[in-house]
Amino acid sequence: MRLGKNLRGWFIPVACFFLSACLNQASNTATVAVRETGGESGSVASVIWVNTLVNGLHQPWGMDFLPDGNILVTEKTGALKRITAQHYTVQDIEGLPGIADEGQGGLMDILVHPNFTDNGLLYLSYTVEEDQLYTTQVMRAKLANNRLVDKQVLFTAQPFFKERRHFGSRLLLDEGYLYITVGDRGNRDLAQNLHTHNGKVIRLRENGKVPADNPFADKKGAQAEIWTYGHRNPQGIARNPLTGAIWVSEHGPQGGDEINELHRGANYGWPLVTYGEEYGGGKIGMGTTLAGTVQPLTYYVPSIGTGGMDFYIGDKYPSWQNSLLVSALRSSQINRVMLAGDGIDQQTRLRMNMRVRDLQVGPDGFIYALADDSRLVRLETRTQG
Ligand SMILES: [Ca+2]
Repeated sequence: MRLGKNLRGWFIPVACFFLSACLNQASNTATVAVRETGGESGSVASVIWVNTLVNGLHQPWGMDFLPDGNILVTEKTGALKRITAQHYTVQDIEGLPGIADEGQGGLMDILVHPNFTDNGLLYLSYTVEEDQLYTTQVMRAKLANNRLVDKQVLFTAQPFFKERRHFGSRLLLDEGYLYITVGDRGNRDLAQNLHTHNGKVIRLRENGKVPADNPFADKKGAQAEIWTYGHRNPQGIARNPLTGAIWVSEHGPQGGDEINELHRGANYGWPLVTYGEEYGGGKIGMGTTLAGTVQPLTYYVPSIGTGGMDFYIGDKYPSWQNSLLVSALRSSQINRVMLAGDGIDQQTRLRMNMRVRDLQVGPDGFIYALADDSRLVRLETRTQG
């Protein structure tokens, strides 16, 4: 059909409107190819398929999997969603605590207890406000019919601040201990101050009690919950399945994002030592090394904007066995760090073209990721027929 100029002027926008509606509907199953590059001398050049499972989430921040395969997703804006494993329908979970969606704060991480089938327990981290001052809080609750019940606040980082950034908030349960990352809240010197929880990784028993063997449990004036200190804003935490060590990813200032391995009572240096600098330039602290502080396993200059991370030891992506995957918000990538012994080897970059806030290996062995632009995606491979 030939279209006159005027008609064509109408036809194209209308057709595009319907087409985009179709695309939006179909995008629940839209899969696009992205490229992985890097490695030693650029030796890696593979393709991964990014399958969008859910669209329309509001600033998704954290996720975890229920034993039945359903996925719980937090939205920073203060909602908790259940996404069904069968059809990826999104359900609301009720009964959340009061949450301050302010600055970088809001509803943040979620963690499903490994014995959820028996105890129904989960953990949430979020920002709370009192008199326009803010801090990070962690709650344990039971999930019953899409409602939180038996809610119990386990931890409230001290003190509260007016600043609304660097809340940390990633959660990990390992061997009965609950680890909580807390950022420096924009008050960098507090990362070295054991009187506060800021710039620390916290270690509690899974019921919230302080373990007697925490490094500063008996130190006068120190917060007994502290496990490690000298962190800026740790936004990822995971257990290395090859060694049992706990690793964190940490936002640097301008440059100087870090991956660190946690050791009991250790000082990770911020803000005394860093590979970064002030925004706009300018030296921070006294350089990059200092006796008594632990060096990062790796660091990034310029910053990649480290977010959530997880280890991969499965077989769904054969060339990815024994890797650490770190979301890189700033560069809209996932960085893959190849593990070697108890440390790291070379790295690659997966060009996601979306800001991945969190990623996690699902019970099916596939990697799931949350994108700031509202999506839950699954990384897949395609074998040629
Ligand atoms: Ca450091």
